[in-house]
Amino acid sequence: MEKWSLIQLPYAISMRLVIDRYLRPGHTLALSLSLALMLLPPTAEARNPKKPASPPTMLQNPEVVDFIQQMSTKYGFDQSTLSANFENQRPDNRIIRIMAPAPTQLTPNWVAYRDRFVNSRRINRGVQFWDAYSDTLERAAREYGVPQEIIVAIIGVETEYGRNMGSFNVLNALASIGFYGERRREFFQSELEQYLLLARDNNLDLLTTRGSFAGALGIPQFMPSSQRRWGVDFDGNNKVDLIHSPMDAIGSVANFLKSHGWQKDQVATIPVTPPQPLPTDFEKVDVKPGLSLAQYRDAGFVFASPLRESTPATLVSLSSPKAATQNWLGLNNYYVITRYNRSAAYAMSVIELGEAIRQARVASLAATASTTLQE
Ligand SMILES: [Ca+2]
Repeated sequence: MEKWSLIQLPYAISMRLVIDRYLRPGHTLALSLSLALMLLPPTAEARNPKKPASPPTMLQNPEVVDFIQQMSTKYGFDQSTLSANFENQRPDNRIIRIMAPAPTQLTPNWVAYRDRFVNSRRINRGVQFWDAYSDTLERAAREYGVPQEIIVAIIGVETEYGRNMGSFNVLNALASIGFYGERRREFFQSELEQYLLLARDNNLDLLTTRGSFAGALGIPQFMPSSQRRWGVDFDGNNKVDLIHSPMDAIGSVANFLKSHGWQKDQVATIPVTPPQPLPTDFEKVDVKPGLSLAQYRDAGFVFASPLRESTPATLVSLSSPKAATQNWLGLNNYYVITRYNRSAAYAMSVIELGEAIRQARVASLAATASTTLQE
């Protein structure tokens, strides 16, 4: 199988060694080859011609074996129990491909991206989620200073309120990227370490716990290290359970945003009209607010704002192939949302979905109130 060719390299190397050893004066090439073939283990195809060859399991990777040993030394994991969890795991090439650097830059399409999240289904289900957990959301907003609609919208964008928490085995996903991926291996190995600790604390079954292709899990799709660091028990059962407890998910999202610097009662973005043509300095800007509102105004950006002119801001420009580019000035709270996912389109979808849900809920509460009055 072509796609496993790299993984089968050890076989190719052993063939080369055998040939080299026998390809000396006095040996014919034919003899060497036949010797080589005799010495090689039969391939999976030869044993079972109908089935494609399986790639080696993760336990055959010395790096994984080292990792298991370290988990045992550092944290007292039982080596054979842990090894058993990797015994039938094979690297998932779908994940490795998704995580690989994109060969070509995709055309940005804000309109299409936004439609995936800011649509009537996700708005209505957001109102339902808010109604179901209104006391918890109110408490989270009070304790952490994060608006209820932002908490609801993050959970809505991440998993559609817990409906879609991902279909990849978390252990396999983290180990596939961590030991077989093209980049960020260290980060994902460290997430795997955090995940094993989390799984031990929370009795998660390593063979059945599922999450995103990148190993994010639960209702708010926290990476394991984020869950261990920012997860909170918000339903009072002394456990942080982001897979089964929407209340814990609500408290944890609010705590995450507050811990990353959310400022209470501050707007996240201001609509802006940039100067035409856009000065080149502003073509690529970081998500972190770096210039003051005064600097934007001086450069010809037009916007209305009651904020101090020294307030730091960043330009958020989202383009679509068939629609005008939309622009905002992103402020501190915009930046805080990008800590969840470093993407301007993600942050703007959260903000816009949150606002749409808030308005829909106000309308639905008003309708309920008027019906009650009529009765
Ligand atoms: Ca709990």
